[in-house]
Amino acid sequence: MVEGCIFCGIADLRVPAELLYQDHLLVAFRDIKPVAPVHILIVPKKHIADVRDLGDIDAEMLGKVFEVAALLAKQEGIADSGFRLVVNTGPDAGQTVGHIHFHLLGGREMGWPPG
Ligand code: DGP
Repeated sequence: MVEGCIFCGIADLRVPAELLYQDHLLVAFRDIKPVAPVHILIVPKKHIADVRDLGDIDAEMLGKVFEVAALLAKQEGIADSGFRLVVNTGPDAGQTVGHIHFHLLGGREMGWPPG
């Protein structure tokens, strides 16, 4: 837990959020500024700043992220229409929160390449 980290606060249940999933490794909740009809953040409970700080020890958590993404996609009705799982990393990618998180986006057609 890192003092002042908003996603540590949500993962610890100290900061309110609309939780859709939680287990010993992850929480998932709706993004406060949705950019698609379905916009959910999947967040590890452990504080990891971004992709560059991941290690072998995080393999179980990363596997779980994909499992939970597929589960939530089904739950939200976007499994068949399709969805994106996005991890912004660093300034060029527009990362604004320094606690790794996976955006699950769906419910509308999306362009490629992303902006
Ligand atoms: P990124 O740009 O990839 O770092 O995305 C951070 C996302 O986190 C952004 O879409 C807005 C969301 N967000 C920031 N603060 C909060 C919060 O307090 N609650 C929730 N639910 N989402 C938040």
